[in-house]
Amino acid sequence: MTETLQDLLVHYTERVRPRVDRALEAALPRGDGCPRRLREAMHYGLLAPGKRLRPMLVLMAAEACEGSSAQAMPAACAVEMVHAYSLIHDDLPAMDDDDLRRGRPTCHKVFGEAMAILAGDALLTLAFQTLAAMDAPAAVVASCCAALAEAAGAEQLVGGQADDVDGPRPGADLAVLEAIHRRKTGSLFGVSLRLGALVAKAKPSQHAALARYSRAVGLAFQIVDDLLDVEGAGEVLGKRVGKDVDHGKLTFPGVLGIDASRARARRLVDEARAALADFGPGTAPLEALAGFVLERNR
Ligand code: GRG
Repeated sequence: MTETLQDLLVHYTERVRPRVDRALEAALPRGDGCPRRLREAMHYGLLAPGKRLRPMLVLMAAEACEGSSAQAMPAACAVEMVHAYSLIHDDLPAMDDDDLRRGRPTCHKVFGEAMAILAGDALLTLAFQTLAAMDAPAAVVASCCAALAEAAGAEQLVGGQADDVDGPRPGADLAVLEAIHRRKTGSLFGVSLRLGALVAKAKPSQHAALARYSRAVGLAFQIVDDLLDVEGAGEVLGKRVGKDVDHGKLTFPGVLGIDASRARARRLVDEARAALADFGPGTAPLEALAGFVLERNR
């Protein structure tokens, strides 16, 4: 990544991330009807120190399509709520059984399993409540709800997780691995860009370019995730490393080897940037984020 793009991403993140966190905080339930411990567990999972990549993708996509980030903020929050729910549930003893997430004890370690399940359930529901309350034409709201439901549902996020839980089938290869990750990781990357574009009333050619970008960046993100599990530092990542090997998971370094995995991630990031080529101005943050995906250490 050139120095300029790196600086741009740092400045973008410094400017936007506090706004995202304030909007997430404001979206949490305040009424007496929400039990205090449930609200605390939701707050803990949602406002934990993650990277906020998905909300930033929503806002960057909206801006790239000449929309405003303020308009897209509810959609940005909705995707992060689904992401936070998926992490809380993924960490449960019945799934990955993790003690550490985002540098802190996992939600169920702090609040107990039952409350962590409920916090995840409530965040998933709150995502759709947040989208439904968005200040946008009814057709845009309906399209956003449908897109997020599809991405989070049985054929995408939950389906990918189910295949992962079942473990690799005999003879599973690179195509199977990519199919799992396109759903498990790629689904939320894809819908982040789609929601930003929907809110900004993007042209079909812009939707198509952003879909190409998201497919490439989502897969590159996952390859790097697998590499970090082998080579990364647990204290920087804020989670346990070496899990994939311990759990006998099918991974990119396991199938391709480390060097070929890195080369594949590099090619995918080039493809992602190429997808933005005919897009017009305003795509620099998306270009910078693609570079970050490749070079990240957390
Ligand atoms: C429980 C339905 C359900 C789905 C779980 C999120 C997930 C699916 C599994 C987590 C395991 C994993 C490593 C998934 C792939 C990559 C991924 C989603 C990493 C976490 O995303 P980051 O790095 O997290 O953007 P932060 O904490 O920075 O937001």
